Amino acid sequence: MNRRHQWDIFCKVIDNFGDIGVCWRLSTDLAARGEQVRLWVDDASALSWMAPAGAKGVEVLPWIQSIESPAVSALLAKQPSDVLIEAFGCEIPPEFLARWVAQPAPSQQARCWLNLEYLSAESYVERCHAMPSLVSHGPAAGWTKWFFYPGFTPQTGGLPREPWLTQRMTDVDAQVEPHRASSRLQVTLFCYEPPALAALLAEWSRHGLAGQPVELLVTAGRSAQAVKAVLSQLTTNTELLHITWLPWLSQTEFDHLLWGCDLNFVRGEDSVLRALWAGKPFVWSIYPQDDGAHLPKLEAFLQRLDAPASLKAFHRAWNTAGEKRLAPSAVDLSEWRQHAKVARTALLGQEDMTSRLLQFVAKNR
Ligand code: TRH
Repeated sequence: MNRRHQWDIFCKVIDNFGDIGVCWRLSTDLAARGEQVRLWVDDASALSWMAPAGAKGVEVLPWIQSIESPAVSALLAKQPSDVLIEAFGCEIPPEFLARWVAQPAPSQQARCWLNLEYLSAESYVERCHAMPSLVSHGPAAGWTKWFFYPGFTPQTGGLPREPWLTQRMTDVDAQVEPHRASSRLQVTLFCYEPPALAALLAEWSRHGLAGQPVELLVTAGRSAQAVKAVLSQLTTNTELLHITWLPWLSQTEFDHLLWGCDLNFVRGEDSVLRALWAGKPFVWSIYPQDDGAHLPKLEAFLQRLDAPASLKAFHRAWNTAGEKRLAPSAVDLSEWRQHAKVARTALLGQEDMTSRLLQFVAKNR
């Protein structure tokens, strides 16, 4: 696209922080590339700590209750929308669609409507990415909606990664590295309630990790509650396992945390990618689904990343409901370190998601 366009991104927060986390990153990335973004969200509360400073070019708006409200009407009249994104299948209010199709524009081709899907490394993603769907009912009947799938190959929508990311990592690294005094291994913990958490903490409290003491940096919320529940049953040796409770961090601080640690336990789609870009060993707590659909998704991810056997085994144990044991030697930091670097380098060679999205919109509008 050559000129600045107005994007309207719609996000419904189902639970946790992935929905708004992904939408916020996309919004800010688009805005940093010169686009104008309105982010409509039904629960923006997490943005107060995730993005306390907001971002230039991104306007956060409450989910539209009534398109007829004078404020909303004035907003849309002043700045009509070029691109609509419904994140993760959330349905755009019909009143908004009615307004969108009626807005003055040369033709249907002048606008683009996309459904941004969840991230997966499974093979269906290549098949389904960029599929059109003819809308059969509602105010936008007869229009086309496109399915945009993020993914790990050139045949998909790619992975979110800002153009400045690698340079910023180098800059931050140069500032932080000379000041790092701790002899402990620094480990981030961002998780749900992994059944093997107690076994892991007991192991580190007895032996440390790879013979070194551990500084466990526990993120706020569910992770902290999970660790507190374990600690109520376990007395730890604080020489070998020292715990630091983190406050809620902004996304930027969260990313810096991952860049600076020796091992990152992450959860959900956004943090796993950030851990991947950090180039440090990581373990993913995949978002569990009742029908078990997360397990093939996890396998596809490990396969795609060509994970070593020890990392695959750890992931399977960490993500298995009821799995309370972990082999004492389960974490092979030196092997995982090497793998993390190789996996990151391979994916950095591909074009990022926002670039592919911009090209897609330019072609399909
Ligand atoms: O919070 P999540 O578990 O979100 C999940 C997943 O995205 C899952 O796939 C989705 O289906 C489900 O929600 C509904 O994990 P995720 O995706 O890693 O998102 C966490 C976000 O929170 C991420 O943007 C990083 C951010 N974060 C901070 O900015 N500061 C913090 O202190 C912490 C702990 C997280």
